[in-house]
Amino acid sequence: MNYQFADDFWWGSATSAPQSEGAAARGGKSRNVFDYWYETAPERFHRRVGPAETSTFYDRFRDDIGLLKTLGHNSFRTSLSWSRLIPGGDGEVNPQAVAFYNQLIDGLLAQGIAPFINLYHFDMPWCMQQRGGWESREVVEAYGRYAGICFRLFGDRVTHWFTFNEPIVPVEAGYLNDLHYPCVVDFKRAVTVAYHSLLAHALAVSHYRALGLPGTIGIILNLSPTYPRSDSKEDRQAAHHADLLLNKSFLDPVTKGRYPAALLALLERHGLLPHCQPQDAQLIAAGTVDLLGVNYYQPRRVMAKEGYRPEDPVALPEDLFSYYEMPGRKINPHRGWEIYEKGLYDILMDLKENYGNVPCYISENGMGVEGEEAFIGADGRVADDYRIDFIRDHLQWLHRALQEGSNCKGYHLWTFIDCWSWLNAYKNRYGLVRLELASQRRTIKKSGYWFAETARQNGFD
Ligand code: BGP
Repeated sequence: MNYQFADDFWWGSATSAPQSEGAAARGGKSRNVFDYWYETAPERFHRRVGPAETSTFYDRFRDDIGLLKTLGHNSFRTSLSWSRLIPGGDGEVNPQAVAFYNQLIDGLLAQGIAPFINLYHFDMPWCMQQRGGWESREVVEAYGRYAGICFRLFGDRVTHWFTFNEPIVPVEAGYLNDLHYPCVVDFKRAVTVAYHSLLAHALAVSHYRALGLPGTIGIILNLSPTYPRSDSKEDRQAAHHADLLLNKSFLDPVTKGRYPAALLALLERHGLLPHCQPQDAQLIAAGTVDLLGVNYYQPRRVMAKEGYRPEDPVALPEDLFSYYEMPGRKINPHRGWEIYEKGLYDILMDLKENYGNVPCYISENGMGVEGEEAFIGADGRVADDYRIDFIRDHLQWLHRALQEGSNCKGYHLWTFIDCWSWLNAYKNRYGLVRLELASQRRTIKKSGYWFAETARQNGFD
């Protein structure tokens, strides 16, 4: 069968400023929360390679744009670094950062590659984190001003904007699972962080619209379908709770302008509602997106928590549901994550049927592989047939969703060049291009050539 996509389908890849730029303490940039954390984190978080050691996109972006062209990209997502652009978090703009981002944007456009620009990819300026990070309304206001500055500086040329990447991740990793700074486990604080992130998103959307710029604004969400272990009432309710907390808590307000009543009822029942101000509801209602970015890696397999009773107080989401490993599931042996391609189709159909078929695109999907050097062949290239299979299998389901009326406009792979990662540094490689960290040498992998050909043909057989 021939899998053909629309002529204007977006083919590209995604990365983020903190995972690729490097120059962590150069060009006038101040520290962000990850720079700080790697200097001070307890032993259990040490990864030997910190966020300053990346593919040094800050210095090599011109050559890298050439590589993007070779890879057949017509679009490319990265993020702006708040701590580079406004080192004090609020107020004065760093002219070196403005020059860098201007050159990057103009360089991409000159090659016919549309810049998809995200404002926030987990990298809170450290000075803002010291003021409470997303727990503070002051920080929400400062983010709104940062967003407005970005739109005014670059909004004449950037027409695809995103306010956040995966806002639920800092909530889960930083306030529920003890994985990212500030490493606390506190459901009430987690809800506040999620609520304030949504307000910050809505504030940025309202600033963007007020400027009357010609482009679109959206958000990038990691949507993971929640599948119950069985058809029992308890398992279905557990999956529903996971879906409410981890998907719908952002998906509903950014598409419908309001939280799902069932989520508010759940939070209220357990004394977890955040502190709201009277004008918040109006701001959220006006914060609906033009375009939704969907990151998809793996589903969530959910089962009822033993002994769960709706009337019991809960301290953590784990009190409401738990996860299980589905027997016979397909696994990425090099990373441990489940591979379930149909999940992508299920998300797109859900958006079509329950979210007004909001315009969307796949903003991340990809396969991390540990020990990828073992696959380097005699020609010096990584023969990553497993990644080609992974991408093709997902694209087949995406294609089927399109045939059934999905409003999906593109596919961005995570990622362009192997990049630094929050918890794994360079252990898991995702790139279409291999990076030798010490020499900074870049080599296109077999998947890179396959991707370029697919993009040029707008499809594959
Ligand atoms: C997403 C993030 C990316 C990237 C990716 C891969 O959640 O948006 O920044 O890191 O996951 O995950 P990891 O790096 O943990 O393997």
